[in-house]
Amino acid sequence: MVDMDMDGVLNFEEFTMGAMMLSNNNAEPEKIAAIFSKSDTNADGSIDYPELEALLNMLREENNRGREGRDGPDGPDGPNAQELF
Ligand SMILES: [Ca+2]
Ligand SMILES: [Ca+2]
Repeated sequence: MVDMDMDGVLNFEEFTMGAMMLSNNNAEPEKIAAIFSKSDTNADGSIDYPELEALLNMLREENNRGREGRDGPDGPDGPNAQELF
């Protein structure tokens, strides 16, 4: 979906696009850059599927904090890594 050139990973431009989409254009560029470098755990300059999934899980956990009875990997909340690829 966000993987424009279909190479199976998200480069910074693609990641930025996805982050803007997910945040309804509210994401700050500096914040996106920070998240990108943090998520790129093998530092190859792109976000691959496991890295994106780890990031989304992290975001989901943050969203679920303070809420009861709605956790679990198949919860209705949050974006799915598969939707982005
Ligand atoms: Ca790509
Ligand atoms: Ca990477």
